[in-house]
Amino acid sequence: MNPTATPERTLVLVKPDGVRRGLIGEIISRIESKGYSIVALRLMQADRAILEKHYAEHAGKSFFEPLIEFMLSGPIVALVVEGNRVIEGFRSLAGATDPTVAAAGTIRGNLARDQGTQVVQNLVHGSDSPDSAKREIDIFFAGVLIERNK
Ligand code: DAT
Ligand code: MG
Repeated sequence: MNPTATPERTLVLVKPDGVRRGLIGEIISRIESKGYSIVALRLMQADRAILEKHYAEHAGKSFFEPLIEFMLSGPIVALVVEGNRVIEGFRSLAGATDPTVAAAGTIRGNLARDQGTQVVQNLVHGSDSPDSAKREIDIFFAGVLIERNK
């Protein structure tokens, strides 16, 4: 273990369902309570271009258009979160994609449920790999963040 190693960064989004339900504070609190640092934060209305770029890996899937429409349905909060192994750690805090089966104790497991919609509404996004994190941080924070740890 090298204590001087640069901590990892991940992109977290509080999706429109999280903002609508007043869960920004609860979600940020869980991230901070775990011990991760928030190094950038932005409340914004995303546009289609940014979302199609962010979710490019899902283009062509049946839930792609519903996913884009859902993410356009209200403001989101984008955060860059930092800490050792934060990519894996935040995905663990978030829980499984499907909130019905997400473990109790996780953000999705405790706070989300099946809404009967075409796209799963599950409150948060977290990058799934270092490459995704770099790509996604560049999309939401282009020119805002210092280059460190990219
Ligand atoms: P995650 O957000 O857990 O990384 P993902 O990247 O596979 O999941 O999918 C992005 C979002 O799309 C996900 O948070 C919810 C929605 N989604 C994924 N798979 C779906 C499916 N089979 N049906 C409906 N919505 C889905
Ligand atoms: Mg994903």
